[in-house]
Amino acid sequence: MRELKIGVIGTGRIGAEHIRRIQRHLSGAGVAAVASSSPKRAEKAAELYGIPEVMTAEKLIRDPGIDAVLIAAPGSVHEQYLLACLECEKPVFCEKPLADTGESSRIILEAEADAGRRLIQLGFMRRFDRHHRELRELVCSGSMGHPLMVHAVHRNPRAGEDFDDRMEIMDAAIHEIDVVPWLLGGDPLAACRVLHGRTASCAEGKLYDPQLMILETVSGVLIDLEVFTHCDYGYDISCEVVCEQGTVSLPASVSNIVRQGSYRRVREYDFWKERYQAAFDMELQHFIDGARAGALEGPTAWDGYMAAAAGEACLLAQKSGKRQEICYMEQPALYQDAEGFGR
Ligand code: ISE
Repeated sequence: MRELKIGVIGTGRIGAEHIRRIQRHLSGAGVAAVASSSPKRAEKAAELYGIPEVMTAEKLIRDPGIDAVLIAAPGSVHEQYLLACLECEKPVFCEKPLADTGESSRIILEAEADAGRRLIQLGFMRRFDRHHRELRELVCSGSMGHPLMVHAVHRNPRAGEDFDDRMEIMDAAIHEIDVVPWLLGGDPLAACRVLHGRTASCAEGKLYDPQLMILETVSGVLIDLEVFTHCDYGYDISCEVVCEQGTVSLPASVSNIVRQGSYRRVREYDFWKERYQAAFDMELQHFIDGARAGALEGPTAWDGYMAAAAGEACLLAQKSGKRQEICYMEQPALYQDAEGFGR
């Protein structure tokens, strides 16, 4: 089977990472063209990774020499590019969120459902992380009884300069909004509250940080989620599921434990790149293999829609401080039996 020629849109932090992994680590694909809102950055990436062409996003999507597209541009432009990919019937890997509003996500979802086949794989990489998968298996095995509560934390040492209250939910918390219902075996979120108190001084004037989200699932599981994107010390993701006869948590540390001079030390993950490196590799290799085989697996546009709809409700709750119910459209038939990795 010939190598998949991928066109990458977006050369910011995650875009550059994905280009590096396709060019240096993964198999079966190469980056054939790159597009960016910053032509300078696109040129730099092309030079660094030997990418033959730099073009506009619109041209890249429609270029017959490009077999598949990877979108790593901001959520606000996802709708426009995803719709163009669907129109050209090109498989597309899209970074989260599917779109930055629930309405936009619905439009994308309906366009894919109308096309009648899965062309979108969404970048919810936590579903490819070994420890998240093991946690899910344990919870879903029922060996500890029903899940009752989840305590989750999403801490990031330094969010981007442009981070605001909206991004705190749609770019950071969106991961847990997606993955926690999945860890519970597919128990959708039904309601949310978002609280904020004292803000870290470095975030003052930009956003409330940290924020505490209280989420409820359809079956009544309560989730408390702390999102703190200026925590300074490291990238710290934790999750404990409390069941009737036991609890299960993600492992706490990255390194061996060093005991010395009456102290015990473990190193924190520096950033998301390091924490999820293996998961990122695996999700993109799945996309490459799926696109080459003409059958995509992994997180779907429906998963992206559910998360965006819940995220949108959280934004309302963030403003009102009140409990907000979460409503979803009816699931199109295309996604009803969606199976495969990360499902
Ligand atoms: C960032 O935007 C991401 O995409 C990361 O996955 C997330 O964990 C981080 O907190 C965000 O800043």
